[in-house]
Amino acid sequence: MPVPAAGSPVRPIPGSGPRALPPVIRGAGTALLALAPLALALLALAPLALAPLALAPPAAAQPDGTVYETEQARLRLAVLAEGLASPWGLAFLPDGGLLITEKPGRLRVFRAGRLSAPVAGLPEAAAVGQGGLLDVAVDPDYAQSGWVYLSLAARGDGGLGTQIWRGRLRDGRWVDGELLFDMARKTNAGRHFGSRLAFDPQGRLYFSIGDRGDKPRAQDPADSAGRIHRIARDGTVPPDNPFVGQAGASETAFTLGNRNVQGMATHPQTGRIWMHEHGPRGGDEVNLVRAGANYGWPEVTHGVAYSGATISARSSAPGLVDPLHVWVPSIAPSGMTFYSGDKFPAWQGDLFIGALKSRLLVRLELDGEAVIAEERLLVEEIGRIRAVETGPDGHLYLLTDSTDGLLVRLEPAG
Ligand SMILES: [Ca+2]
Repeated sequence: MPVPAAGSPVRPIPGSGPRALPPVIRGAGTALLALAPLALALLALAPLALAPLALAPPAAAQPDGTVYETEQARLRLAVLAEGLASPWGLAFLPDGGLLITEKPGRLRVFRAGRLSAPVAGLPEAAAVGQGGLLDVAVDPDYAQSGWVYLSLAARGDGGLGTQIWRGRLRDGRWVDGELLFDMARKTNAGRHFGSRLAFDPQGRLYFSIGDRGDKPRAQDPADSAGRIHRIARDGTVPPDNPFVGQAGASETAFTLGNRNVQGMATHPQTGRIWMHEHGPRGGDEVNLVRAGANYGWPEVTHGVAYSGATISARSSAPGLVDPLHVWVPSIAPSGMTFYSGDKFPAWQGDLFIGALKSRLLVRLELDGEAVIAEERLLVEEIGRIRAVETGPDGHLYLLTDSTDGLLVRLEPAG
C-alpha cells in the first residue's frame, strides 16, 4: 500500500473512517462550548432551535476530523476554541487550565472546554505592528507562588519597547503586578520585539528581544535589543550572568547577535534551552542558548535582505556561533516545544516548531545537540502556526495566528 506524503490528509482510512469533530459554537459572549453528542443529535432534529447562535462558519482550512498519516504517527485535530484575536502565547497551569494571550492585549484562561472573559487589570500592551501582548509563562513553583509572567510591547519615553512582567491571577483579575524588565531604549519601530519566555532548571527566567528592526543594535553590548536575557524571577540580575562586570554592558544579557527570537524551549532531560530565530529573507536558525555567545546577526547570516540585497557576504566567522539548523527559504518560525508526552511515543524527545509564513508544523529529530531530520506536518492545513506546547495530558497544543485564531489539540488516531 503506498505511503501518503508526510502530513497529507487521508480520506478515508480503511476501517477507521474520519469522525466528525464536535462542532464549536461561538457564544454570545466569550464562552465557547463543545457540544456533547446528545446535543448534536438534538441539533440535527431541530436546526431552527439554533437560531440565536451562529454556528462556526465552515472555514476552508478548518480541521474536520481528517486522519493525518505522518512519518511516525497518525493523528487528528480537535479544535478546542476559535475566535481568538491573534493568539500568541500559551502556558499550562497545574490544574490543567491553559493561559492564552491575544496580541491586542488580552489574557484568557481556557478550562474545562470554556474560554474565560479577558483577565482584568493587565499591564497595557501596545498593539502596534508585531507588538502587543506576546508570551505567557507559569512560575516553576506556581502552586506555592502563583506567579504568572508576561512579555509585551509597551509604549514609553521615546516610543515602544519590550517589557517583562509578573503578577498573580485572582478572581479573573491581574493583581500584585511587578515590572521585571523595561527596555531602556524605545523606538517607534513596530517590529522585532521578540519575545518568548523560558525557565532553566534553576528557575531563572530567560526572555528574548528582537533587534527592533535596527540591525547594529544586536551587536552593541550596551543595548538590550537583539539578544536573550536572563533574570531571577524577582527581576534581579544573577551574579554569574556572562556580561556582569563588563563596563557599559547590559548585565541582564545572556547572548547577543540575535535578530528576532520567537521560540524558546527547555529540554526536558538536559535542561538546556533551545531557541530559533527569524532570518531576513532566508536564514531562519535553530540554536542552543549558550552563556555569552554571539549568534552573529547581522555580521553573518544565511539570508539576504527582503529586497534581495546582500546583508553580509559571510554565513560563518570565527567567534560567532554557527546555527544547528537553517531554513532557506524562510519558514518564519514561531513557538517551540520538546515533545515529552505519552500520546505519541515515536515523537519522544523531538522538537516541534510552528511556522507562520509556511503554514505548517516542523518536527525536528535530534541526536544530542545535532538536528538529524526534519519533517513538515499539517502543511497548509490550519494556517499560520504561532505557538506550540506539550500539554500535561501528553497531547500537542497549537495556536493559529489569525484574527480568528484557533486553539487546536493534536490527538493520536490509533
Ligand atoms: Ca546566526
